[in-house]
Parts: sequence; C-alpha cells; structure tokens
Amino acid sequence: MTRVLSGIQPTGQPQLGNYLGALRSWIALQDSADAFYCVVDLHALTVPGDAAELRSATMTMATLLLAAGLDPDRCTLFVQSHVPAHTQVAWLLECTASFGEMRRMTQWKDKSAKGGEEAARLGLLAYPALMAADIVLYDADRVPVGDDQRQHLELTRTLAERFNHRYGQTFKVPDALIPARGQGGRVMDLQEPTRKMSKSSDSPQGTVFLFDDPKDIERKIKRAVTDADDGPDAVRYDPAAKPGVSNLLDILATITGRTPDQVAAGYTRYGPLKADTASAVVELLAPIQARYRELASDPASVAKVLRAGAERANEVAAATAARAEAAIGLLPPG
Ligand code: AQP
Repeated sequence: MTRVLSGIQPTGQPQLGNYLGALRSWIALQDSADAFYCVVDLHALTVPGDAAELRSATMTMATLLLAAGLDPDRCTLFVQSHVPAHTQVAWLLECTASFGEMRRMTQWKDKSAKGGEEAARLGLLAYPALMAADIVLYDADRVPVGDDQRQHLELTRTLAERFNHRYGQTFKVPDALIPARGQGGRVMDLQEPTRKMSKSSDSPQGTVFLFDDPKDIERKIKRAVTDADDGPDAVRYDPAAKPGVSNLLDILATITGRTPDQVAAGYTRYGPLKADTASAVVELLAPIQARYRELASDPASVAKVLRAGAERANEVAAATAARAEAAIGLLPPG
C-alpha cells in the first residue's frame, strides 16, 4: 500500500490555503494510502514564539485536523516532537546537506529577510533537513503538500539520494503530491494576490482563517483585490495578468470540483463571483467549525488520539533511524 506523510506547523491560525492545498488531499488519501500526518511543532521553533502559545496552538491544530476529517481509525495522527527519531535523523541529514543549498531555499530567503540574516535562527536555515527527516523516516512514497513546498520536496529527494549514494540504500526517495494548477495548490492572499496566503502573514484582511465567522469571510472576500477590467471577458482565469480574479476562480473551482475556466464561464462581473465564492467558503467551513467546537470541549480524547498516533509513528520511525545510524557508521549501543 502506498505510504503518505505530511505535516502542518502550529504557527498562528490555520488558513484556507492550508485546507485547500494540503488538508483536503490528506483527508482523501486516508482511504487509499497508509497515511501518517503530524503537527510539526519543532518547525514552529524556527521563528520567535511563546511557550504557552505553542502548546495551545499544537492542541488546536490537532483538534482542527480531526474536525476537518482526519479519522484516527484510518490514519496515524501525531505530534512531531513525540517521536524523537525526527531530530535524530535531522542531524544525519544536516550532515548530508550543504550550507549553500540550504541558503538557496526560498522560505529561508523570505523569512530571514524580515528580521535580517544576523538575527534569523539557525533552525530556520536548517529546518528543510528536519522536514526531509520527517518524510524519509516513514518510507513515504508520496507527500501531499501545497505548491510552496515544492522546493523543500526537491531537496528531500536530493538528500535521500545523496545519503543512499554515500552510505548505501537506506531511504525511500519520495514524490511530492501537489494539487493540479487551479485546484488549490497555491491560494493567494486576498489583498496581495501575488503573494501566497499564509498563517503568519501580517495581512489578516487578506487571509481567510479556518475559524473566521461567516461575516468576516464575506467581508474579506468581497473586499478582495481584483482589477479595473469591466469588459465582457473580465472574469477569466489568467493568474499572471489577473492574479486577484484568478485566485477567486481557483478557490471556487476547488471547492465546487470544477476547473477555473468552467467557473469563469458563469460570470461576467466580479460582484457575483465574490458573493458565490464567499458563500462556498462559508459552507465549506461551517461543519468543520461546528465539529471543532465539539472536539475542543474534550481535550482528553484528542490527547488520547495523539498518544496512540505517537506510539505507531515511533515504531516505524525508530526502525528507520536505527537503519540510518548503522549505515552512516554510528556504533550501535552494546
Ligand atoms: N497559500 C497556500 N496555498 C496552498 N497550500 C498552502 N499551504 C500553506 N499555505 C498554502 C500548505 O499547507 C501545508 C501546511 O503548511 P505549513 O504549516 O507547513 O507551513 P507553510 O507552508 O509555511 O504555511 P503557512 O500557512 O504559510 O505557514 P507559516 O505562516 O507558519 O509559514 C503545506 O503543505 C503547505 O504547502
């Protein structure tokens, strides 16, 4: 059976791009694959944050994942830091990667540019090696992610191949599983549609958070930046020339299971497109929010799911870590 693995950071509130780009595929894959999903709390340490907030955001994210449709009977859901093999193998991969290739990662360039390279945490530079470890530990065949993770997946493949070449066949080389163009793989910020929507962005008006109430969702989508075209073909899918409109078409198409061109054919003006997109998002999120409220009232049940998930994840990951340590030449404990 195909094995899949993916993770989400407990940084800020989950947003629509996380859902359309990744979580939707995670939920679908539970029926066709042996699926491992984790809240990657160690990745959250790469940027400044508060300890109590991190604990609470980790629980919130796990609860949200269950509310969105992950079923502990059909997937393994766990918290990354509950499985020590992740940091163990991350070090082996840091010693496989080069400083130069880490510096070329777009996320490093973007995020370190904010506060300057001097202040950026070393973990921010190194975390693609941790992400590679997350994946190879589970012998994952496929990794369902949004388009922004394409470069990190390429690096994971490179590191796995390099390790295998240097030390002998150890890791499976995974493939990324990214939604097709126009199917939610890159949801853009509603206010700055040339930038991807992001949990931790400083543009809350451009981000639809999964916990937003219907009024906020409608307001944000109705105020989404479009353009000044008003001709008969103003509503068309052209991400380069019309990023704002194309983003709305992408969102509505993904939710309703059509292509952006099919959706565009139904509109001549932006107002009705925005109104229908807002309604579709509200309808999509309402049941998730209701289920979240139920689950959040019983944190002990969520903790139990995470404990069981960590147990299964540990079994698989510890075996891979032992294999990798042996391959690289670490002396097994007596
Ligand atoms: N805008 C997006 N469109 C489609 N997919 C997206 N993803 C994130 N943003 C979009 C996908 O969501 C999954 C989980 O993301 P993550 O938590 O690992 O971190 P990220 O990619 O850096 O996402 P954010 O929301 O932008 O988080 P912060 O602000 O913390 O950096 C991934 O599969 C990602 O591709």
